[in-house]
Amino acid sequence: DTDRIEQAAQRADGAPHGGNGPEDGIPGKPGSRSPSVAEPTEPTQPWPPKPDQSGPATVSPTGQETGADRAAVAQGGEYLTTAQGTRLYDTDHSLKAGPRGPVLLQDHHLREKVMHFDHERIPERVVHARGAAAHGVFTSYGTAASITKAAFLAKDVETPVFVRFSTVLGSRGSADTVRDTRGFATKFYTSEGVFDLVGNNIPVFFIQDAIKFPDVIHAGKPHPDREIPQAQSAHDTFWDFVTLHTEATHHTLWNMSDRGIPRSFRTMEGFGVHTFRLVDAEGGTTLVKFHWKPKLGVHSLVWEEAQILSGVDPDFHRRDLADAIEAGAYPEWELGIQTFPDTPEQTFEGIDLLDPTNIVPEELAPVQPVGRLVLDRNPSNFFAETEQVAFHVGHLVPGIDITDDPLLAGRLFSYLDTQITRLGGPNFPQIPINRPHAPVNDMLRDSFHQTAVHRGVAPYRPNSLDGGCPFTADGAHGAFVETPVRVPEATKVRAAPESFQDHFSQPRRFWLSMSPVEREHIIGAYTFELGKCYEQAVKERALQVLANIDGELCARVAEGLGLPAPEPTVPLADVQPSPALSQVGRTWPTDGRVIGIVTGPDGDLDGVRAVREAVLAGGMVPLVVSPAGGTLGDGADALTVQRTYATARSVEFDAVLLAGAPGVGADAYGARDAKSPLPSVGQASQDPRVSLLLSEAFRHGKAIGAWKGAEAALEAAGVPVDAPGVIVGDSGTATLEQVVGLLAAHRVWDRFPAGV
Ligand code: HDE
Repeated sequence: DTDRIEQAAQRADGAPHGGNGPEDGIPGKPGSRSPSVAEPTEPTQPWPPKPDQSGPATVSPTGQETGADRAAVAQGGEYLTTAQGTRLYDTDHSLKAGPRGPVLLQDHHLREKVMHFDHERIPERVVHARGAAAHGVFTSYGTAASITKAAFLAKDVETPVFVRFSTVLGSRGSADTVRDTRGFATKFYTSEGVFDLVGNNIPVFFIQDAIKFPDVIHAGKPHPDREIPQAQSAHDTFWDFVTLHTEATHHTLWNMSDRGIPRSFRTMEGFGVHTFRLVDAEGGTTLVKFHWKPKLGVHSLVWEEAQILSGVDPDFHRRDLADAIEAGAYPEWELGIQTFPDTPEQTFEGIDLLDPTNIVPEELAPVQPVGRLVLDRNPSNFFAETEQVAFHVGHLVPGIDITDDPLLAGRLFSYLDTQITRLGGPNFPQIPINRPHAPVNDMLRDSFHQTAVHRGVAPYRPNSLDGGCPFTADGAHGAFVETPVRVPEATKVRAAPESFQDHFSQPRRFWLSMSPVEREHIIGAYTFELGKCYEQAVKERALQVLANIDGELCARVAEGLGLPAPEPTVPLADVQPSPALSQVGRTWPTDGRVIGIVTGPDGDLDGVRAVREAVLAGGMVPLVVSPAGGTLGDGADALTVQRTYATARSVEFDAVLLAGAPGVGADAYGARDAKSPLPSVGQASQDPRVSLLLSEAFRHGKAIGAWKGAEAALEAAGVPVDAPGVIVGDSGTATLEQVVGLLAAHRVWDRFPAGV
């Protein structure tokens, strides 16, 4: 092909080429370029940056670096480049034919930059779209080693983990504190491969068979016509579904309880939900249910706090998790198991272990601790880690196996399937956050986003070309071997077993296990959610479901809805309460709890300083609130203000302390700041935002303390100084001590009305 050789030779000579000349119209023909078209052949001078575009200095005036961790900065290198590594001289101006002329198609940098941006988003998860995650370590106690051969559950083994918490119904940008179930998914990077425990903060599920999952989610998601409401269950389609499928009653009751609005991811329990099967080295099997128990105890928001937070700080849970880790208040859980003999019936004390709408009360089968989880590192990049992590209930390791729970079976199919779409092909296990820490030696090849450069010629086995490798292992050499469970002889049917038909006795047990104040919250939740429904038939059906749980519950909700309370259609179950289900009546460590210390312009700064130090020494987080930002006091003792009257809101604090202001009285928190947007309540001189903060903290059952002279501010806010959980002390630290004592019970429960 002499033509091609000739062209190549001319190119090597540096002769012009590549024009599309009007003379002969032959692309690429040398000499065909029109001399009349003046295209730039040399790079032009870059435009100098506009004055307002030159960024802030990245070096301090002393010429030192900013101190940012070099490995953590967005771009480590000195020069900005294209994706191909070519240095750029300007990234702010498109290439144009003259400053006011049209943009040129040949501007590859423009195309590359905008093209990449155009494709930055991937589909959000179809459920559990909104989430936050953290890295940590799981340390095994070895207490489960007698019933499972899983290497990571042997004594003292440390396994890196990545945990993602989520809400179920809302979109990626929805609020954190909505009433919903929370996901609690843990990826253990074990020496034998990845094990994922993909659980929730509620131990039961809405449905018993995965084939209904699209239905329950369609019902829970926003209505398809108007796409509202976002991240809520308070709407007709949700209640239509859960009242027509009464197997959803138990999960719905948990959702309407305080479990549906956790205070923090740090104060949530987690549950594997399904019954799993542990396998020991000899092949012996035990049925188990997995539990995560938070060190800080189970603790929830009250509904009004959750609603305020949805507006004031929609990222409340995400922020709380990241802040706690950054502050060194590492969230901790114990992993525990309930164990049951692996009998052919797969029941325990009459409870069907394959029905995921059932719990086994802890009083019947205690939760036995098997290890400790500590989350100690925030993700470096939300997208790369939190968004791209792919959990799967089928990611099992030798020693942990599945059971025939029909819900679990559907999940085994679904997760892999959805991830192919969400992560754009089947190679997502190669994404760094998903990579096992055990060696991978698979024969999976090619496809989208293949980043491995596989060698050899024989990705099949057996082969004689790649040295016969890889070989398969047997159980003795670490292979995952399915437990040889006997499947009873049966006829194919689309049906559920008879034992799946009792939909009300477990909900009744939950209701009877609640303390009076928790029952009030449940009544309030049903009354609110059903009150938001438009369809009369849905409300009536919901009341029928409640009547089958408990007459009092039904009557109170019916009263709130202004409807008659129906009679039960089934005999009310004779069940014993399970005290372990209640969140009230115990005390917990107060580590990492947030104490607001509110002061006015003339507050007792020495007292504030002492309280702040005592809060820190107690492993809690002090936040100083003052009329304006900056510092309080002078010199080395100056106190940094973390929140101002404008930015503080009661919902952020677990307890509130009012700094003493001897001799100043109610004016201590006076409206000196004329910018306050709220009209005063109570005594006119008090800043209304302080009054709001105090009255909310009081209403939400939080411990409140005030010292020397600050009690006038309580009165001005309508907070009775002799009410339960309101402490008036001589000094800041003495007041704090009593407040922390109250905090251990999470809230001052006596302050809530308790009618049931
Ligand atoms: Fe999920 N679930 N699920 N689920 N699930 C997903 O997988 C599904 C169920 C849970 O932080 C999806 O990668 C079916 C129970 C968590 O990335 C999807 C059924 C429990 C997460 C899926 C269930 C869960 C998911 C969506 C009924 C508690 C978030 C995105 C059979 C034990 C994981 C994805 C994360 C996510 C399917 C029921 C927990 C669609 C079919 C029960 C924590 O595959």
